[in-house]
Amino acid sequence: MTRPNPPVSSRQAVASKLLAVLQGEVRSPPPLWLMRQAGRYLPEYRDLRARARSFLDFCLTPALAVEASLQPIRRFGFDAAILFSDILVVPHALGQAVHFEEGQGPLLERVQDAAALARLSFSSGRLEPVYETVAELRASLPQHVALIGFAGGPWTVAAYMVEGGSSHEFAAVKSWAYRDPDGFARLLDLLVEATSIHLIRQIEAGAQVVQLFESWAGALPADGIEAWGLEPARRTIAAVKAAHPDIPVILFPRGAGTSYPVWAGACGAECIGLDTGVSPDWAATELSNLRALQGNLDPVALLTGGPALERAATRILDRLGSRPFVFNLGHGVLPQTPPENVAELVAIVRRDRG
Ligand code: 1CP
Repeated sequence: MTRPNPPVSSRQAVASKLLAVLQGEVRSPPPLWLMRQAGRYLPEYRDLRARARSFLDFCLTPALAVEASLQPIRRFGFDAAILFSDILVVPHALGQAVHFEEGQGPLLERVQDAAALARLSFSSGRLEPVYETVAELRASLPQHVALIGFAGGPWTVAAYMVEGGSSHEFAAVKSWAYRDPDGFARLLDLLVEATSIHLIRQIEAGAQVVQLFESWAGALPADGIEAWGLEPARRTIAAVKAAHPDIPVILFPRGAGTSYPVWAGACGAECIGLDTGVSPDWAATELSNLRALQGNLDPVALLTGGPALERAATRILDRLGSRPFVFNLGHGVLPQTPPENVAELVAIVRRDRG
């Protein structure tokens, strides 16, 4: 069932293509932004990054974070800017030690039992610089460029907190959840609360849309989807909606596969982000309860460029362009992507299709 379109309630909503689509309107060409549109593939980002002592300092220094968010807007004219930050600022604000090692990704002091959990408590004060960044960004961006805030989904952030970093097997986090369901539920509860506050504070500072990155949804066992993934994400979205009912939410349950309809059906978000593996045709019929879909160009097609990029992008536009749709990648921009290919993609998406 398609939800009725709400009235366009503010001038800001009319001015932003992304907000219009998230209210259920069709726009042609569709609004365009890319996950990880700020980052190492841009030479100006690498210069900026060299000015911060650590990646966490970078995220928590408003002058640097604002500049990192604005760089891809200046260069490519995307329809939305995403706050420059990281999903792991939430564990940092919970009091867990978080470091980013060059070339190795994030490293966290592991939380694997009730005693470690009891030492954590969320201090949004540690994230004041993030909210300052959001406010400065909103003040710097033209009205037609929407500002997206974000957080990691509770399951994904729990995985980093328990594994102590990136993982292939997710053995530690899943073992805890199997062995001690009540203890693990307390970690998820803590994350639901911290993540909701973090998103609400971003909205109150000026974020007009929020995206929940459930990047490791694909690591959930079928029996764990509801309790460890969907239910905590749903509660987080409900808390945000209770405080700010008009702010649209995008949920990105990466790797959900055949469970995409389960996530889409009961999460409370207006829009679902499709990963690279999801067929646009299948999504158009199976996920039609949502107000809008977002996705899902293969980041490797973007890296490849040329006729392959043209074909892949056009196929997605042909399949999804006539419905409320946000053009994006199926995952983040890869660091080795030539910036010229991104400019090429912008031209393809914005080309007049009659
Ligand atoms: O400059 C550097 O060397 C650090 C690389 C980097 C960057 C550019 C990290 C470390 N985080 C970020 C920024 C970031 N992270 C943004 C804002 C920029 C933008 O989108 O334009 C966002 C939205 C994120 C979100 C994020 N961080 C996710 C969810 C999205 C996804 O990729 O699935 C995840 C899983 C993380 C954890 C993380 N932080 C950094 C890295 C390298 C990782 C992934 C590690 C892994 O693969 O497990």
